[in-house]
Amino acid sequence: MAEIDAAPFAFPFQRDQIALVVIDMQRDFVEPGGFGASLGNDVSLLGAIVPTVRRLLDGFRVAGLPIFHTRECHLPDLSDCPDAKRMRGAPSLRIGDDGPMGRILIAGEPGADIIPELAPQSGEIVIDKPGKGAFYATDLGRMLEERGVKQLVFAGVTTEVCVQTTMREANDRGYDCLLATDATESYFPAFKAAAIAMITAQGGIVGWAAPTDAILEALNG
Ligand code: C5J
Repeated sequence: MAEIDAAPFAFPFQRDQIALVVIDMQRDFVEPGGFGASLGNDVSLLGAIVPTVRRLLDGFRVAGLPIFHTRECHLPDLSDCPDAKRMRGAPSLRIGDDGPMGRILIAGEPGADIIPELAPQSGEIVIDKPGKGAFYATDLGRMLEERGVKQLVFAGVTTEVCVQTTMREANDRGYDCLLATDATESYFPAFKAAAIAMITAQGGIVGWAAPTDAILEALNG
């Protein structure tokens, strides 16, 4: 069986069962004026991974393997956004408020779009999710099952919030989960490092981690 050179040990790569999940590479997280910035974060850190995420995406495209993109966003009437999420803290703009890229984290607004460099191509699936995890209140699980997917490669933002939450959801559902370490980022570099350490500790208690080059080598090498 093919393997990807990964931590804490080689990932057993099954070409007919693997898919890529790119989490929340949206303008609201990556560009100034969106949700990430409204929480006081320096969004410039996240922009640095865009070329690497693009290489990973292109590798899966060339290999003809399934690709899922997620977007954290809510219905315009906010019926899927609990007050516990919307009212927490003191952001400069709350979910649903008008910002420079339209209403913050609302489906259909420019800010909720995936950044143009990583725009989904025809045949790729886009999952809108109201939570941090991509399985909660979405059809992701059913769509993966329909396609016979059992292994997931993860990229996107932020490592310790939506990426890690989704990896944990996937791990509990029986998927082999591999995080592309240079195709994910956090507003807090220490949190990214901690998330990778937590995922791979204890014999890969949540999953594996590997750089994009190692993943692409197994995919197309
Ligand atoms: C956050 C995400 N950080 N996509 N969302 O609120 O990680």
